[in-house]
Amino acid sequence: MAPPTDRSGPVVLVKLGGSIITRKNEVEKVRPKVLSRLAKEVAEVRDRRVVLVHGAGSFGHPGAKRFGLAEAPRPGSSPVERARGAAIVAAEVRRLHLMVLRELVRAGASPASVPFATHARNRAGELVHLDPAPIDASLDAGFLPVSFGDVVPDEAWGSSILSADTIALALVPALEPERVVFVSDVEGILEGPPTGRRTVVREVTPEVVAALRSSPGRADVTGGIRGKATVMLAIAAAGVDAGLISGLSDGAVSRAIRGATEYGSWARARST
Ligand code: IP8
Repeated sequence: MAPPTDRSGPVVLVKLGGSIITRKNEVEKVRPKVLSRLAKEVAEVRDRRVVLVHGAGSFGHPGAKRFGLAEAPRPGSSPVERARGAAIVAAEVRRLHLMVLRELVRAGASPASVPFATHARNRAGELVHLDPAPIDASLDAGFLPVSFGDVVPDEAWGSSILSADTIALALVPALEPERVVFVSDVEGILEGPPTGRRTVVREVTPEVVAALRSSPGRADVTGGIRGKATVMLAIAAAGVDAGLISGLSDGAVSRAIRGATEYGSWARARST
């Protein structure tokens, strides 16, 4: 039996990106070995309380794009059709979520599913309300809370997309985490010519983010690398370090959870 998690230990918020747990260019496919290893790395952390969120990857983004769920409804379009699209995408994302929960259970953790569709609201695609209470309650009860990018009620559009990156940012004031770790399939934020040698940007600053290109035409409906870097800066502005690391190297995630910052790109806490 694994030793119990320190229930007064600091909280670390981890986002497993859709790019690392799913095959983003295939339809609804997980990366089973990577998911299983990452679940073990998270489950083995005992000196900190992990709050996990995960992206939707190939289970959510293609459908969200197809049904236009990250955009305003087209004039004259039917709310019933949007609801149908939202239901299809929500069901697929839950299929991925169930796989994540099962891997965590298999790895010895006690995950508690926290779907923010019932505790968050958007207006015109922007988050306007998120109640962190279910995360607090499951932490207090000794669980590993797990949420995910989802389709949520939208006061203007009926329903729209809430990214796990936005969930992570919204949870920062309530959880006051020690750090936020975004786990992806890239080494960090890369700079250099798209076709030439690219290097990892060690420190994420507003200037770095301003120079990032958006990725037009990509299946990602929630802003790609530029959106993520912007969220990292916002977390840093709230006084918490935020890192983007690759989950492809063994042990990198558990080391980053414990405070190692030698890999990846980091936005450093600013007390403004
Ligand atoms: O993968 C997007 O969440 P993300 C959620 O964290 C859906 O950006 C349903 C596309």
